[in-house]
Amino acid sequence: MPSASPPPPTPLHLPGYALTYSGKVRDLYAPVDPATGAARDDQILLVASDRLSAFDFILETPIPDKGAVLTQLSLWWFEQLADLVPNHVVSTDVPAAVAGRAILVRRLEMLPVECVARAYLTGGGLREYHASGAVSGVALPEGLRDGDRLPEPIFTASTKAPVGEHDEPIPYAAVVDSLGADLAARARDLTVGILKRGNEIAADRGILIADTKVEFGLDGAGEMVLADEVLTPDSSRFWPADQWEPGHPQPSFDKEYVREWLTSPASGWDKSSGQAPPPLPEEVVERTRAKYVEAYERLTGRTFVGI
Ligand code: PZK
Repeated sequence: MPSASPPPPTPLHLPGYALTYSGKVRDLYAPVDPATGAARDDQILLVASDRLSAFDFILETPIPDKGAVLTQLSLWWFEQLADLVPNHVVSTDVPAAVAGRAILVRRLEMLPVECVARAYLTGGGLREYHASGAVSGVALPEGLRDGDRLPEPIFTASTKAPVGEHDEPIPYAAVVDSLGADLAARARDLTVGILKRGNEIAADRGILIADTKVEFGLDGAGEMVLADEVLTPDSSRFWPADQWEPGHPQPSFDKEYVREWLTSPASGWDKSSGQAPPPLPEEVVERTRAKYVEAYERLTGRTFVGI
């Protein structure tokens, strides 16, 4: 079966909003003040698209409802975390064209570091561990394997790399140099606290959250505020708990079917060719959409209702 129609033109033209930044899968707009016609500098409209990245490519085939599912999941997590950390959410009253997949947020002074917490060892953390026995300067016990649970969740910061480049891990001392001791400790403790709370909640619902990346900003009063998206499959590694088996790479909760198909002979694609991946078959799109909805419904206990 050929793939679905190509994605809608992206980013969208939204009357009353000025596009500020277009990321891989999300776009930022500034609301325009109708009285003056000027872009507001105190708020941002964060719009999640249905785009999916795999093997460092943005696929040409969108996953229907992905942006809405991830937006609704973030909003739910912000509520679950509200006693730990304030968040940037202002309103979900957004233009009809992006209903359900956009959030109006407070514009913050963003911290210039990527804050990552890891509860399980895999990916870039595992590579660092193999090379040095440590991850971002945090020494770990010997003999850990891909997918092993860490004795305690750890904070592993990275630089914020320009678009197209990969973030570089930095030791905690570099975070202190960049932010000062107080903000660094607050960012570290909040990041680890968010992952711990996330795993406490997800554990009952069959999902392990191996690691997560969060973004913080400072508000006008200098308070640290949780921004961006939180504990979604795009910002975190979700693993099906019943398939967890350390010693090899774990299947991804959401991208398993996409990766499996793209690396199978059926796709005719070679991931080391440098060529863009082909469009996804309808069945892979539908199964992947179902995984995003399943993650949302399992975690929140709510039924996903699309717009
Ligand atoms: C902000 N990003 C990353 C996210 C993209 C890019 N509340 C805020 N205040 C100021 N800046 C940001 C935020 C947030 N969130 C976030 N870049 C700036 C980003 C989503 C889509 F294209």
